Amino acid sequence: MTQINNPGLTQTSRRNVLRGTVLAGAVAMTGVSAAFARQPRLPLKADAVSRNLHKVAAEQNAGSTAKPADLSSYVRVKQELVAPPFAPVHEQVATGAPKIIEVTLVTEERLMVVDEDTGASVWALTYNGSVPGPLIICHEGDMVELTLRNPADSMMEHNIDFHASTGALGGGGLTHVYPGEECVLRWKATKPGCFTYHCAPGGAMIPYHVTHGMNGAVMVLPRDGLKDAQGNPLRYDSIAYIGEQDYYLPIDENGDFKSYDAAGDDYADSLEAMRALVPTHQVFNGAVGALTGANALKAKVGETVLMVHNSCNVDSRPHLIGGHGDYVWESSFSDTPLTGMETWFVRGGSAAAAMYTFEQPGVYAYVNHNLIIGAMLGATAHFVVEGEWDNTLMEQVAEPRPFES
Ligand SMILES: [Cu+2]
Repeated sequence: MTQINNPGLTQTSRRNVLRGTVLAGAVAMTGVSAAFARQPRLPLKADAVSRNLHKVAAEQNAGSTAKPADLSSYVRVKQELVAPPFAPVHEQVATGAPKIIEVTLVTEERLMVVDEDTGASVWALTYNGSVPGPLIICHEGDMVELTLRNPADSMMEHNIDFHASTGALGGGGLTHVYPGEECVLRWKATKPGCFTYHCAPGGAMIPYHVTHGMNGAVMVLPRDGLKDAQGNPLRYDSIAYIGEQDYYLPIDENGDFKSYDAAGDDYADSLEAMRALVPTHQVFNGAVGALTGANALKAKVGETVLMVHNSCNVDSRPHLIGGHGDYVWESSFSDTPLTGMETWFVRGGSAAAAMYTFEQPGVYAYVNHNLIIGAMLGATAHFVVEGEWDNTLMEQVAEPRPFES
C-alpha cells in the first residue's frame, strides 16, 4: 500500500482511497481544522487500535482451518430488497426448513437534501441508495448470504457489521470492499429480534459513515412467528420501517450549511462537528419530512402495523401520539413483549419493534419523544389512518368556546 510521506502531496492508490488512515493522518498533520487540532490525541490512537482490530479479524478468518459449513439441506431463496419505509415480501411464519436468504447491497454515495427549507445537504453514504439501508427479513436458523458491492466510481471503502451475526466484528472484518470490488458473506441468524447493521471501516471512519446514513436493520423472526406472553400468535398486516438518523452537518462562518463537491470532501469538517456530539439534524428516513405530508405512512382502522425502528447511533424514545405500543420488543423476540406502552426505548446501536392496531382514523405523529429532537431536529413521521371515528373512545363534547368567569 502507498505510504503517505508528504501530506501536501497526498498519494493515493486504489487500495487506500479515502481510508481512515489517510484522512485521519492528513487532518492531524496539515492542521486543516484548528479546533480539531486542539483536541487531545486520544481519538487518533483509538483510530489505530480500531484499524488493527479489523486487520486481525480478517487474518484470523483467513488462517482458519475449519471445515466449510454443510449447507446441503438448505434451500436458496433471493430476497428482493425494497426502499424504506417498506419491507420485503416475507413469511411471518416460516414454511419448511431453514433457508439461505440471498441479498445484495450496493454501496451508493449520493448527494441528499436533508432539509429543503435550509438547503442542508449531505453526501450520504448508503446501502442501495436509501437512508436507512433496506430492511432484511429472515427467520431464526436461516442463513443470510450477502453480496456487498462497491461501484467502481465510489470514492470510499465500505463494509458491513451485522449486529445479528456472530464473529469477525459482525462480519465487518471480512467485508471491506474498495471501489470496484464485491464480497460475499454468509452468517447464521441465531438470535430472533430486530438488529441494526452498519458500515464500520475502522477508526473515526466508523462514526463518519454511520452519521452519513450507512446503517439499516435486519429482522430475525421466530420460525413460528411473533407471540404474546401466553404464546398466542401475533400477526401484523403491514410493516413501517423507520430509521432514525443523526447528522452533524458542518456550518460556515455565516451560519449556513456547507456544501461539498464529492463524497468524503466533508471529512475534516465532519469530524470537528461530530466531536461536540450535538446533531444538527435527527430525522426519520434520511431527511426532514421524509415520512410526513405527501410522504406520510398510510393505514386503516383495524390494521395492525409493526413499526420497526432502527437507531444505529443515538438513543431514541419513540411515541405514537394518539396511539400506543400494544406489543413492544425492545430486546429479543424470544422475550415476552412489553404491552400497552406509551413510549418505548430504542438503544442507540439497536433496532426495536412495536405493534399497534389503529382504532381511530386521523393523523398520528410518530415522534422521538425527546420533543426537542422530534419537533426541532426532524424526528417526526405521520400515519394517516382512514376509517370510522369511534365516539366511545373519544368525543369532542364541546368545541373550544369562550367561557364566563
Ligand atoms: Cu461505508
